[in-house]
Amino acid sequence: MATEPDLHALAERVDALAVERASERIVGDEAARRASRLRDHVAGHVLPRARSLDAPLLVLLIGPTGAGKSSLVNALAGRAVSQSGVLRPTTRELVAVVHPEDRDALLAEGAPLVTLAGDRLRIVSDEGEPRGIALVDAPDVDSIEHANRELTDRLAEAADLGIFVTTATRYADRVPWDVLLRARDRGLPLVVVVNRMPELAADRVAVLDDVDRLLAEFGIDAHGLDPATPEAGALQVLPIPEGAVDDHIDGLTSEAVAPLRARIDALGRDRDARRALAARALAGSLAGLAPLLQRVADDADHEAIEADALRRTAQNAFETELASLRDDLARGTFLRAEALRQWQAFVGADEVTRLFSSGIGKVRGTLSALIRGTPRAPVAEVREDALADIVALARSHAAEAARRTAADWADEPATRDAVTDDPELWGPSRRFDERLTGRLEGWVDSIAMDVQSTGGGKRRLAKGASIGVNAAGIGVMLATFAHTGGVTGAEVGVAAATAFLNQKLLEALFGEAALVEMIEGARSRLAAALAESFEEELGRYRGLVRDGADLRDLAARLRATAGEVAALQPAVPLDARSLAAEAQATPTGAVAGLEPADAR
Ligand SMILES: Nc1nc2c(ncn2[C@@H]2O[C@H](COP(=O)(O)OP(=O)(O)OP(=O)(O)O)[C@@H](O)[C@H]2O)c(=O)[nH]1
Ligand SMILES: [Mg+2]
Repeated sequence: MATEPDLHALAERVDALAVERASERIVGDEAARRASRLRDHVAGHVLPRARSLDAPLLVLLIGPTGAGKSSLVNALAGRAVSQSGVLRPTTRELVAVVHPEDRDALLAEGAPLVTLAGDRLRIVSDEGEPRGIALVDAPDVDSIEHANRELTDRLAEAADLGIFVTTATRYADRVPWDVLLRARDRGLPLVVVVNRMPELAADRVAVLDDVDRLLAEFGIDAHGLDPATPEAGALQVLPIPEGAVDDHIDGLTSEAVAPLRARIDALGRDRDARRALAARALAGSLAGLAPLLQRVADDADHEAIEADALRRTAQNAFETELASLRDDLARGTFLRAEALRQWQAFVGADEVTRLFSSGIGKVRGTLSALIRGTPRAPVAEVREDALADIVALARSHAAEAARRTAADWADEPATRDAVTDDPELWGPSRRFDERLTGRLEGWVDSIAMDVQSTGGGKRRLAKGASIGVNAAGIGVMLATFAHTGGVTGAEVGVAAATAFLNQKLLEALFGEAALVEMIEGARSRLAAALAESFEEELGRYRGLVRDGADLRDLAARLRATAGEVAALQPAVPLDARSLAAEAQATPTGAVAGLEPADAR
C-alpha cells in the first residue's frame, strides 16, 4: 500500500512531465488538447489534492450558456453575486463564492483556481457561506468565445464536484455532453440540475426519463453529492420548474434550490464529509490519470514517427541533390567556356607547351623562371569565374532540395504552417552564396598551400614564385573538375582540350603521382565544403520538427509514470463509504494513504 509521501512525490513527477509535454509545440489539435488537459488536471487537481484534502472543495457549475448557472449560484448565495442575464454569454470571468475564512486558502500559491484562472478570478466572500466550500460560477461550456470555453475546460480539470446545469429543452445538446464525458473520464463527482422544467407532469417525467437514459447510456454517475446513499433519495438530477425565478436576487427561487442548498450546507458542517468527497474526487482523478498519461504517451510516439519521416524526407532531398551536384562537378561541363578559353590560351601558349613537352627537368629553372618566360596566367579571372560557376551550380541543387522539402512538408500538419509562413524555406537560404563562396575561397587557398609544399618539397618549384604557385593552384583546381578521362565525341571541345593541356602542364610540373594525390585531396576537401553548406541548408528544416528520439524518450517516461499511477490504484479506496469510515476511524479524520503531508 502506498504511503502518502509516495503519492505526493509521484504527483510532483507527473506534474513535471505534464508541464514538459504541454510546453512543447504539439502536432494535432486533439493531441495538444490532451496535453493541456493533462497539465491542467495534474496542476489543478491531482497535485493540490495530493498535498491537502482540507483545502476548500471546488464545486463547479458547468453547462451551456443561458441554462441558469449564475441564477443558481445567486439562489444558493441568497443574493446577486454573479450577474445573470439575457445577453449571451453572460459570465466571462470566474466568480468563486466562499466563506471569508476560506478566502486565503483559495488564493494560496499553487491553489487550483489561481493556477488555472489567474486574473480572471473574482472572489466573493460572505459570512453566510458554508465552510470549506467554494462555489464556482464559470463561463458556458459551448461558448462561442474561445477563451471562455478554454477556461471552463481547465476548471473542469480542477473541480472536486461538478454541478451540471442544463434545461428541459437543451439537455441533449452535444457539446455539454462532451464535457460530461471528460468529467466522467477524469472521475469528477457530478450532480445534474435540469432548469426550466415543463409544467405538465407527463412532460416532466418524459424529460427526466430521457436525462436518466442519457446518463446511463454514457455511463455517467451523477450521485456526486450522495455517493453513500444512492437509493435513499440521493440527489442525482434536480429538476427546477419553469418560472422559479426571484428577481430580487437575480436568480432562481430559494425554494427551487432547497435540496441542493441543504446538501451543500451539510457538507459545510461536516469536515469529514468534505474530506471524504475530496478523497473520492482524488481517487477518481487518479483513476482517470493513468489512461490519460498513456494517451499522451501514444501521442508523443506518433509524433516521433512523423517527425522522423519528415526529417528523412528533407535529408533525402539534400543528399540526392548533393550527390547530383558532385556528378555535375566531376563532369566539369558547368565551367563557363570563357574561363576555360582563357586558361586554354595560357596552357596552350607555345612557351608553356614547349616547357612541358621537353620536360620540366630539362629546363632546370624555378617556377618563377618558368612563369617569366610565359604569358601571364589569368589566375584571378579564372578563379573568380570558376568559383562563381561552382556556387551557381550548387545553388541550383540546393534550391531543388529546398523546393522538394518544402513541397513535401507543406502537406504535413506538423510543418504546414512553418513552410507556408516562410517563403525562404522554398529556396536556398539568403546567405547561401556568401557562405559557400567563403568556403570555396578557403578551398582554393588550401590547394595553393598543397602546391607550395608539393612543389617546394619535391622540386623546389615554388621558391620565390608566388605567382607560379597560384597559377599552378588554379591548374590543380581546374583539374579536379575538368579531366580528359571519359570525355568523348561531341563533348570534346574547349573543356576537353583545356583539360588535356592543363593536365600535361601539371604532370610536367609535379609528376603524375604527386598530381593525382593533390587532385584527390582537393576533391575530397571540396566535397567536404559542399557537404557543410548543404548540411547548413538542411539544418533550417531540422529545427522545425522535434527530434524523434526526444519524443520517444518522453513517451517512455510518461508510460513509466502511468504504470506507477496505475499501481497506486488499489491503495486508493474508491468507495466513499470506506473513505468515510476510515476518516472517522482515524483521530485526525485522515484518510489512510491520502493523508496530506502538511496535516501531520
Ligand atoms: N422566463 C424564465 N427565465 C428563466 C427561468 N430560469 C432562468 N431564467 C432566465 O434565464 C437566464 C439564465 O441566465 P444565467 O443564469 O445568466 O445563465 P448562465 O448559465 O449563467 O449563462 P452564461 O453565464 O451565459 O453561461 C436569466 O435571465 C434567468 O432569469 C425560467 O424559469 N423562466
Ligand atoms: Mg452565467
